[in-house]
Amino acid sequence: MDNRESMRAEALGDLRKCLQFAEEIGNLEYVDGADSDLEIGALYELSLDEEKPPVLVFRDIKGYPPGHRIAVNVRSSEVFDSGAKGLELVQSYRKHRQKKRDPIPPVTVATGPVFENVLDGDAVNVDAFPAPRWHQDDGGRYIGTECMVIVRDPDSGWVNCGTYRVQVHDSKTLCVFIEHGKHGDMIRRKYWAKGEACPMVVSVGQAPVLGAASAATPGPGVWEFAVAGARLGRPIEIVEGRHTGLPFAADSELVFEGFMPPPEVRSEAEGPFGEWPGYYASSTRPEPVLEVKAIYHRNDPIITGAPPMKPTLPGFWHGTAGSSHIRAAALWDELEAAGVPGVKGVWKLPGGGPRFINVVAIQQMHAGHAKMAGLVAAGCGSNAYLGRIVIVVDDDIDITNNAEVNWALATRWDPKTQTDIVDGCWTGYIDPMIPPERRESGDLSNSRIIIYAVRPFAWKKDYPKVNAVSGDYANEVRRKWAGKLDFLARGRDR
Ligand SMILES: Cc1cc2nc3c(=O)[nH]c(=O)nc-3n(C[C@H](O)[C@H](O)[C@H](O)COP(=O)(O)O)c2cc1C
Ligand SMILES: [Mn+2]
Repeated sequence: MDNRESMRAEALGDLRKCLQFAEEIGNLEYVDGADSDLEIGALYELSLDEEKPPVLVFRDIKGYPPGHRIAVNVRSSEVFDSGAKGLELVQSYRKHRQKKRDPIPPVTVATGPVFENVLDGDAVNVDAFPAPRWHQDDGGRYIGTECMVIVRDPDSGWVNCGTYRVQVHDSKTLCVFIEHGKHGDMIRRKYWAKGEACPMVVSVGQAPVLGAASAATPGPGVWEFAVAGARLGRPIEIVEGRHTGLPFAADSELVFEGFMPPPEVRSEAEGPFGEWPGYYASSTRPEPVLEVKAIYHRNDPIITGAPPMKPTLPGFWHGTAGSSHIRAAALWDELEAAGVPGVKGVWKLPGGGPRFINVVAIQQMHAGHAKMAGLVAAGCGSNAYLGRIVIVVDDDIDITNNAEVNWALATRWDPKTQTDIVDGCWTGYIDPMIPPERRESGDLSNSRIIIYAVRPFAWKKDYPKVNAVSGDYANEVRRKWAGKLDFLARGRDR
C-alpha cells in the first residue's frame, strides 16, 4: 500500500484525520465568521462552480461557540481522489473491484470521544449547535444533511442507517424527512403499527465512510455499519445510546437520541428545502418528529454538511451530495447480480443527478438482451426510486460523452419500436413532476421511459457501418506523421 492509499484509508475512517490530510495537501479552506443563515449555504453553492471544490470548514460561526464547525465537500475531497476518471472511476467503486469483502459487523466499545459531553433532560438544547438555513427558500434550519438516521428493526434486530435530511423544529425537537419506502420508513412503521414511538439516533458528524454507507442503498437486512466496516477492512467501533440502546460510532461528532412518535400522535411542518433535482418540490408537509432525550458530542464538534444543490453545478456530479459515480457503480453491480451479461459501462448523465438519466452500455449477445438490461436498470433496488430515463446503448458508444449518447439516440433509436414506457414506479415528494393533487393524496408514483438506442439485434450485421477511421490505421498514420504535424500530438487515441 503506498502512502497515498494508506492516507485515503485512514481518512475514510476518521473525519478529523481526513480534514487534517485535506489541509496538508492544500485542499481545505477555513471560512471564519460566516452566518449560518444563508451565507454558509451560498458559499457552499458557489464552491460547486468548480468540478473539484475544496473542503470548506466553517469556524467561528456567527452566534455559536468558535469551535463548533461545519465541514462540506468532505467526501469529494482530493484526499480520496485516486486519479481515476470516467468509467474507470465508476469501476473503482464497484464491489468486486474492491476485493469484495464480506460485511464486517461493528464492535461495541465501553466509551468514546462522543461522550465527552452528555446533555440529558433539561440540558437538551438543539439550538446550541449551528444549523444552517442553506437555501434561500428553505423553511427552516437543517442540522442533518450528510447525516445518519439510525433505527433498529424490532423483528430482526437489523440496524439500518440512512441519510435523511433533519430540520430543527425547536430546542428539543427535530423533524426528519424520510421518503416512503426507504428502509428507515419501513422500520419506523413497525413501531407505529404497535402504537409505539420509534427509537432513533441521528448522527450529524461522522467518518466519511459512514456518510457514504448511509447514502448508499444496500438491500434490506444489511447493516450499513457492516458495509462501512468492510470498506475499511476493520470493524466500526460503536457505543450505545443511554435511552434507546441504539448504536452509533464511538467517535461521532454530534449525536441526537430520542423517540419518534406515530405521526397521528405528533407531526410538525417540514420544509420547504432546496433539493437535488433543483427545486423545492416537496414544499411543506406534516412529518413525524424526533423528540430528543439526549445529546452526545465531542469537544468542538464538527457537523458534516452536504445539502443538495441544483444538479447542473459542475461540483455536484461526483460531489458529496451527488455521488453519481457511486450510484452508477451500484447500478452496474446490480445489473450483473441480476444476471444481465455483457454490461460494459453504466453512467449517469449530468443534469439528471444520481438518479434521473441512466445510460447502460452492453455488448449485445442475443435478441432481447437490450430489453433485459433496460428493464432491470429501471427496476432494481439501488435505482428504483426517483428514476425517469434509462438509455441502453451498444458498447462502442462512449457513454461518458454526452455527444456520443446523443448520437446513439439520433441514429440507433426508432422511437416507435424501441421504447418502453412503464407506469406506476416508485418516486417521492422531491420529484417536481408530481402534480399537486397526486402529491396531496400521497400517490407518489411516476412513469419511466426505457430507450433502446441499440442496433436492432435481428439485423445488426446489416446495420450501416460507422464512418470513422479505424484505430489501427489511425495509429499507423499517427506514427508516420509524428513530429511533423503539431495537431497530431494534441489529438486523442482511437
Ligand atoms: C446528502 C443526502 C441527503 C439525502 N436526503 C434524503 C432525505 O431527506 N430523505 C430521503 O428519503 N433520502 C435522502 N437521501 C437518500 C438516501 O440517503 C438513500 O436513499 C439511502 O439509500 C437511504 O438509506 P436506506 O436505503 O437504508 O433507506 C439523501 C442522500 C444524500 C446523499
Ligand atoms: Mn438500508
